[in-house]
Amino acid sequence: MTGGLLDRRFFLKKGITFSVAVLASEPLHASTENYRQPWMEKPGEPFSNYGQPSAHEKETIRWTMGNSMAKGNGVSWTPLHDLEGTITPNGLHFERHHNGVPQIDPQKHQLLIHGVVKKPLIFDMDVLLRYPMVSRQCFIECGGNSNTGWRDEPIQTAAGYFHGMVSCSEWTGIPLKILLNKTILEESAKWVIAEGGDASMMNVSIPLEKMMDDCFLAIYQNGERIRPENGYPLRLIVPGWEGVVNVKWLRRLHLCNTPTMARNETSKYTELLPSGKARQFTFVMEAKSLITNPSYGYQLDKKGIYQISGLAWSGRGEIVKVEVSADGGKTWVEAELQQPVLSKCFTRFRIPWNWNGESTILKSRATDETGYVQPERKELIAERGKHGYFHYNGIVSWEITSKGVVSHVYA
Ligand SMILES: Nc1nc2c(c(=O)[nH]1)N[C@H]1C(S)=C(S)[C@@H](COP(=O)(O)O)O[C@H]1N2
Ligand SMILES: [Mo]
Repeated sequence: MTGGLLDRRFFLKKGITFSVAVLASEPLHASTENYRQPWMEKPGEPFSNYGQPSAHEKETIRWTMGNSMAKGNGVSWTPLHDLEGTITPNGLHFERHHNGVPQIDPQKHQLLIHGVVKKPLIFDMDVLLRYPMVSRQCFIECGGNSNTGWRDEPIQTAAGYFHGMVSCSEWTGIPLKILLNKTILEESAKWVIAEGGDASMMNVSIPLEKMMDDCFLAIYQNGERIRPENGYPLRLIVPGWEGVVNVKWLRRLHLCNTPTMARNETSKYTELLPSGKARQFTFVMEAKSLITNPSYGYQLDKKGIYQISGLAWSGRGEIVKVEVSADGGKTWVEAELQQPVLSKCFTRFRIPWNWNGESTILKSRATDETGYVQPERKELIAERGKHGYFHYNGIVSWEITSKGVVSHVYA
């Protein structure tokens, strides 16, 4: 009736043991023969100054895609299909640069806050490091993430190379409100133009209200200083809003009474609608989810029980529900949400599934705390037309063939 989806607490239920549950891949029978391994016969490797992943995990990398016309302009994707949990390792955080990664000397980096303020101020890193800090886990997602979903044919590539322009970290830094208040804002201040210290000097306009609400200046990423590619030594974090406003290498905040109409809020990161009008300042990233395991490129070996696992997130707050369908959307079952569920943060969902060996389609659908439900692809296209490039959040469908091959379909 449910395409083989089982109660989300199936594995945890009292009385059900793994000897009863037939997992699609069962453990080997006990044997003493392989008990001693070659690496147990001699001392291991020495200590290291900075740990690296196992040599056996060499395939877990970002895929990079540059632009042959402009070397520093391009992206690299997080391999979401290879990861578990909710935190993206620093070396795998996706990248989107408009003109390369500046090699900034933190001793020379400064932040200027000026414009319609009574007291313009310059902060250097030593001063900033003495300010009170907060930590917050949140995702950053490029407005262009998943944009191949707008194409007429479903792209056949790993989940991370389709949806991996989103990552989630614990960022630590200074609430912006503290620094803005120090400059004593004028009444007329309504917008903040944030500018990066890279060669593209990328700038964007952000409403002051949001800046005073939950924005902060990050200095640390998952406990260590931010990586150069993610904004070292100082980055603006705008929780839940599209990637482009999370200005990296932040060097200037200009208080204004209007937005500046920069390139990235006029010719880019706007969306042409069927009516001929374009959406502009579409900051919030709407709720989205996808199954990461199994996903494109996975091979199911035989029928039996699998644990479906995936990610959901919303720029409007917490994810309250993720439903999974194993029959192409006819029936839906609620997945288990890994706790704690945090606002504007990755939420991991999981659900056990008994695959009967027949071809079928898996989907996931997220609902956030505002009641917003992730749309089917055709609903999204009906609303936004086919000229979209940004903000694609349609439901993702993975087809499983009777041979266990997983591919991407529109269904
Ligand atoms: N200074 C500066 N900030 C920037 C960018 C940039 O090129 N320069 N790219 C923006 C875009 S479009 C995105 S999606 C995010 C990407 O952040 P990440 O590279 O840390 O993943 O940074 C934003 N901030
Ligand atoms: Mo972006």
